Amino acid sequence: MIATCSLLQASLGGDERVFSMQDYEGAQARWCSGCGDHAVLTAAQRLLAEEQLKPETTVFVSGIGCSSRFPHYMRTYGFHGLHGRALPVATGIKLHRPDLDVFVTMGDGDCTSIGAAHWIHAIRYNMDMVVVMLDNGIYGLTKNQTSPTTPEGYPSYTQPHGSFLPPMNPLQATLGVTNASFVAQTAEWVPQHLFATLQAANRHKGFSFVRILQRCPEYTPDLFQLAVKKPDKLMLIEHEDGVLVPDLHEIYKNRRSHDPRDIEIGRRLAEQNEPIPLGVLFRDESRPRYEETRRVRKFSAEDKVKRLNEELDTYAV
Ligand SMILES: Cc1ncc(C[n+]2csc(CCOP(=O)(O)OP(=O)(O)O)c2C)c(N)n1
Ligand code: SF4
Ligand SMILES: [Mg+2]
Repeated sequence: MIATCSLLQASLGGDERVFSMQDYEGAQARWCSGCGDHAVLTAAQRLLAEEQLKPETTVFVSGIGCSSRFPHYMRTYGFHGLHGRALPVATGIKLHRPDLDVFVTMGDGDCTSIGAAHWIHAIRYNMDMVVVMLDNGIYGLTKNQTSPTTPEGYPSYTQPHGSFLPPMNPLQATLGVTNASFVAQTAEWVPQHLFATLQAANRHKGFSFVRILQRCPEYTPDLFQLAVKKPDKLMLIEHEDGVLVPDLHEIYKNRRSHDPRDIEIGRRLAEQNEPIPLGVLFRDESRPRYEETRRVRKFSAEDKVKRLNEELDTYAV
C-alpha cells in the first residue's frame, strides 16, 4: 500500500514516491482460475510500476464483460461503465484531462459488436490512450454466446452447430480506419511479449490498439491450445520501433523483421492466421490527435469580442 506520509509528501510537492507492483493491486480478481485475464492484469501492474505512473493520475475505463472487470482490480482511478461504451467515456476523460494516463480494457464482444461504432470513431480520433481488446473469441460473462471473432464452425450456446460466419479480423478493421496510429497483437501466455507490447503501446503518443489473444478455459478451452503448445504456430514481428524481445528467440524460431511504418506490409501480416503474427503491425506518431487539434485555447474577454466581430464581419452584406 502507498504510505500515507508519502502521499502527504507528494501533495506538498516533494514527490519522491517509488511505486511497486503491489501499489497498483486493487480488489481480489474474481476471474476463473486459468483465465488469461489474470496474466494481462499482472502485465498491466508491472507496466505501471516500471513506468512509475502515478495511481492518482491513471484511470482504467471498461464496458461490461469478464475482461471489463479490470478497473476493480487496479488501485488507480477506474470507470466500469456500460457494455460497449468504454471508448466514449475514455474520450471524454482524455479531452477534459489530457494530463491523465488513460487505459481502456474491452472484450471482443464489447469492442467489435455492441461497441463497434465507438471503436471505429475512436481510432480516427486518435486520442492518446492505451486500448486493449482481450479476445477470447466468445461472450464470456454472459456464458458462451458467439461473438464477431468466434472462428467459423466453433460452437457456442447461441450457434451450437458452429459459428455460421467467418470471423471478423479486428487488426484489419483497425488498420482500415483513417488516422489509425498504432496497431499491435500479442498473446497473454507469452508474458514477456505481452509486457513489451503494452510498454510500446504506452510509450506511443496516440490511440494504441492492442489485441490480446486470451484463453477462456471455461467456454473456448481449445481455441489457442495448439498455439500455446507449439511455439512454431506463432511468429514474432520484430523491430526496434515495435517490439523486440531477444530472450524469446530460444523458444520462438518463427520471426521476421517488420518496420511498423509500412502499413501495406502491416495489413498483409494482419491477414495471416498461421503462423499467428505477434508484434507491432503499424505505428505512425505523426498522425493528428483529437485532444491536440481540439484543445481549448484561452482568450481574454476583449480578444473574444474582437474575434467574434471579425467572424461576423465575414457575413456582412
Ligand atoms: C446493452 C447490453 N447488452 C447486452 C448486455 C449483456 N452482456 C454483458 S457482457 C456481454 C458480452 C461480453 O463478452 P466480451 O465483451 O467478449 O467480454 P468477455 O466476457 O468475453 O471478457 C453481453 C452480451 C449488457 N450488459 N448490456
Ligand atoms: S468465463 Fe472465461 S473469460 Fe470469463 S472469467 Fe471465466 S475463463 Fe475468464
Ligand atoms: Mg470475449
